[in-house]
Amino acid sequence: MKPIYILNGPNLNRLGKREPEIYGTTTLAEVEAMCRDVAGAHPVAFHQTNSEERLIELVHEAIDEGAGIIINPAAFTFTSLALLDALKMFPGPIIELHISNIHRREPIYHRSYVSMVATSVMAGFGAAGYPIAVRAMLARLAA
Ligand code: DHK
Repeated sequence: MKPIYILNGPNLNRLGKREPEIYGTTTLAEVEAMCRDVAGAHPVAFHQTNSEERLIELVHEAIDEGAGIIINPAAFTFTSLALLDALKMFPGPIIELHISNIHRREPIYHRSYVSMVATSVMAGFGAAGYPIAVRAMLARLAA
């Protein structure tokens, strides 16, 4: 069974401590545990990187080995054409996820390159958005 890739971009390694008024107090390790719990027997490849190159390499890995991608690209959402181009090569479902509601924030967070290729987009559910996205991905893969 091919894994679901859950990819996290820059600064999300600081989740739980980083701007808790926006991103909450749940840590990324707790988010990973919630995702694996919901995924059950379905394998999960969970990664975080502050490097654009590494994030693109993880998308390339998912192209060859993954069933679906759940991605919180963080700031690369609004800056990286390279990430968009990488995601365009992915044959399976892509869920773009943001912890905060980016559309209610400053204009710099309104135009997502990733939304141009994502199957689905979710924002503003907090850390709880991750297990919701996993359930949605499992349902999509089962369909
Ligand atoms: C996370 C970030 O790091 C920001 O750059 C985005 C996103 C929002 C989030 O809500 O998960 O704007």
